[in-house]
Amino acid sequence: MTENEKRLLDEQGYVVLEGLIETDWFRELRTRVEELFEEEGQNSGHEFRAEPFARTLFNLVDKGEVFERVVSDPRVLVFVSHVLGGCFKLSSLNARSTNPFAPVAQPLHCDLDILPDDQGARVFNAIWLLDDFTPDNGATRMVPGSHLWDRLPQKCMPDAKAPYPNEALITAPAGSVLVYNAHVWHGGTANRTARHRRVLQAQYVRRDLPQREWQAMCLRAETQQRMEPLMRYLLALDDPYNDKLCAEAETQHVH
Ligand SMILES: O=C(O)CCC(=O)C(=O)O
Repeated sequence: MTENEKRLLDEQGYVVLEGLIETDWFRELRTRVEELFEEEGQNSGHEFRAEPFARTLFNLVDKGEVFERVVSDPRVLVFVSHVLGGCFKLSSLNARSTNPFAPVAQPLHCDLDILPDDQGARVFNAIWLLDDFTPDNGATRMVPGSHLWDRLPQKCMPDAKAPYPNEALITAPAGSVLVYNAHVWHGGTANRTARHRRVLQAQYVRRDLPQREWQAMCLRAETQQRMEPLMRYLLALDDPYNDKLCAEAETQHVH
């Protein structure tokens, strides 16, 4: 991480890392994502929540070895640890593909609808661009500096789908990764083109929070068996405290 990237992450809350995904890997990711949309069809996204104007896929760590490199890429983890501190874990890995001509923007939100606490930030996200982000295809918008406001957009905007003064639309080439403190107000926008706009979203949380996807429960035994110790730690596969947090969250329907 350069000094400038560190400053941007601290001050505006996000940084775009262009050209992070190498060509062959990029092709593999895109191919696997499209295969999964094809295989899962109408059922895609059933594990969590379906969205009206987007296709979604969840539990991707279990759906292809090609995704393991995504969640454990050290070039991204260094940004995660800058924001969350050294003690974090993967929360979820999903795909989101805004439909052609999706008419409305997502509401501005902070991930998990939570604010930082007295120990600082609690959630981080990395959006992996599988298509170019252009001004009209549903690129993500971010409100620079909003991670410092200690407020949730839905609590102070009459309509969180509306434009916000000085919001920034992120435009960048496919193969880039948008890393951000997920307390920044952000959201996908309307897609005015005839093509899907596809991303992967790798969410990380501090280790005192439950995972959005309880990896120890979501991953099949055969997937878990091939995981090396570092990956097991990142996914919190052998962490009774995580199991307790996730079990409690499930009973309270936190996510
Ligand atoms: O797809 C995007 O551009 C952002 C999506 C997002 O923020 C979300 O689904 O929580």
